[in-house]
Amino acid sequence: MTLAIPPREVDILIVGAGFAGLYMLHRAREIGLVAQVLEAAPSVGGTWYHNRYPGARVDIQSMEYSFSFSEELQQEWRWSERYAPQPELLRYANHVADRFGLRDGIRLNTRVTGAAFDEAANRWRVQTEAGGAWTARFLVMASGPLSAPNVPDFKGLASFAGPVYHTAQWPHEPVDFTGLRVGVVGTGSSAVQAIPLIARQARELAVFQRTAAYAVPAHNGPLDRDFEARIKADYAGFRERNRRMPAGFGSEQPPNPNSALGAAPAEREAAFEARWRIGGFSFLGSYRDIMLDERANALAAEFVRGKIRRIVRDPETARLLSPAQTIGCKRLCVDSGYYETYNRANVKLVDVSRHPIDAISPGGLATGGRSYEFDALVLATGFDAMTGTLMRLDLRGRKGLRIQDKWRAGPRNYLGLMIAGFPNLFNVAGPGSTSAFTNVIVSIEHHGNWIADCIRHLDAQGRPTIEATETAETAWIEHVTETASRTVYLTCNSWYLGANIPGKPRMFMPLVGFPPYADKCADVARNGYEGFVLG
Ligand code: N01
Repeated sequence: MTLAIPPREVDILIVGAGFAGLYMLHRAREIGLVAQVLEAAPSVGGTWYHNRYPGARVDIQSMEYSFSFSEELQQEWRWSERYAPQPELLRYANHVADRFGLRDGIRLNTRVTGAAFDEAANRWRVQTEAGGAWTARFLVMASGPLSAPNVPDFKGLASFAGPVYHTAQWPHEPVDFTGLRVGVVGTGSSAVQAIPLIARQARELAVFQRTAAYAVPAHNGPLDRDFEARIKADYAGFRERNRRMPAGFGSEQPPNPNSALGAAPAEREAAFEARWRIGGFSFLGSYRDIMLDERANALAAEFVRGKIRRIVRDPETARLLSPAQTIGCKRLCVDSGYYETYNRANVKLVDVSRHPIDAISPGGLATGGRSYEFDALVLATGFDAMTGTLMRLDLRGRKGLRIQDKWRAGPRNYLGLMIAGFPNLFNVAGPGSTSAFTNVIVSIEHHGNWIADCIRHLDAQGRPTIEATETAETAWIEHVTETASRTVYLTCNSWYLGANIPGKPRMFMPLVGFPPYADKCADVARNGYEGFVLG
């Protein structure tokens, strides 16, 4: 006879031990909760554990892409480069876990498969793949907006004779492409970082491009120690200035308050050039209306296309690499030698925009009536973003309501934080919040603090549950879409809209503008959690 193991009880169960899970655990303990993190991977680090393809690094400056909650931490940690590489970010996540004594609250190699809300007990019952069971009053999904890899349903993919790598599931042992013919599918941020390095190793590299990407230079290099000293002299002030920026970072290069449309051509060229030299996302702030007005956007886009024409020697390749969509509508890529890579004799670009990839064969792939042979295949095909992780779970709210039914027409929630019908469940940096449009660590800290304050409020009031109302949810989703409609974000197909996944409902998922969002969340809390029902 086997005895059923009783579920383990905690106050708060947190799914994921990336930056969001680590911070939530820290905050939960600070407010006196018994907290448990369950993490599928054998390590903390989340994104920075899995995305270890060649060239993987953050594209927001490391001095900004880091926790602000501990002055000691931000003073003692020293980044090596302007944009930290993946191994260093993973070391940082591990350091945070050790520094704040978090490891004993994290169970690794433990994949959550589902959770159901028990209405009689007001508790979440959580199951893991290995058959473990937990109950918790609060459930926090800290599983990341970009963590469910998208593997396109290419016919014959399984028949490919060589290794197939996905950028978001990269092996943990070194991958050596020396002497090999390599095919890369995709030209988003991951591909833009990986392609220059793969090209240096591979004998031949074929890049299969469906949509050309805009990339601006990172100008990465060793971290400027004077800059570091200046920031560390008033790190709190720097963080505060960043939190007042639309994307929670970039206060050193705030957007130019003028319109691109009002500038004389020579002045405009100089302004774009100055931002190009700074590098990174600051380019989109060359003028205040680049992300608001398609005519202003077209001027910035043409500037980048001009750069591509000057960098790439073969005119036909330059033409194919030149994006037609509005710049910044799909997430801008930040590169180190991406366009230059196409000047190499061993690299060719294959346009699959008009002829999709028909089939993968044991020796390569076929598209547009031609076949291409290679020994290794890299899928840089991105993620089922923002909703993928929750939609792959057996997650059930009141009366057994399945998340797949609740979100059939797209992700509905209030403040991006809570879902009607799913009491006491919080989603960190998910759809309906500014997550993907910010330095995500700013969003993670904001959500962690809001959730901790909310739980403290419930306890102070003796209320067991909190749940978003459907009315608040409907108004919020309209607000997210309406905010996006005042920008250029609805002018292209992007993962923000779910457009990269066949059959996924089209709904604009992230919210534009961190400061008004943070103000709104604070107002809601101050006004007794309006838009929520407290049980
Ligand atoms: O994924 P993506 P990613 N046939 O979705 C193509 C963050 N990130 O992993 O554009 C052919 O951007 C697809 O084509 P299309 C960042 O937020 C950050 O690169 O859909 N091609 C596209 O070219 C980023 O935005 C960092 O037409 C297919 C590519 O695959 C997000 O993660 C680094 C295809 C996917 O690009 C995702 O980036 C990396 C098909 N069937 C990522 N399906 C940094 O911080 C897809 N594609 C630096």
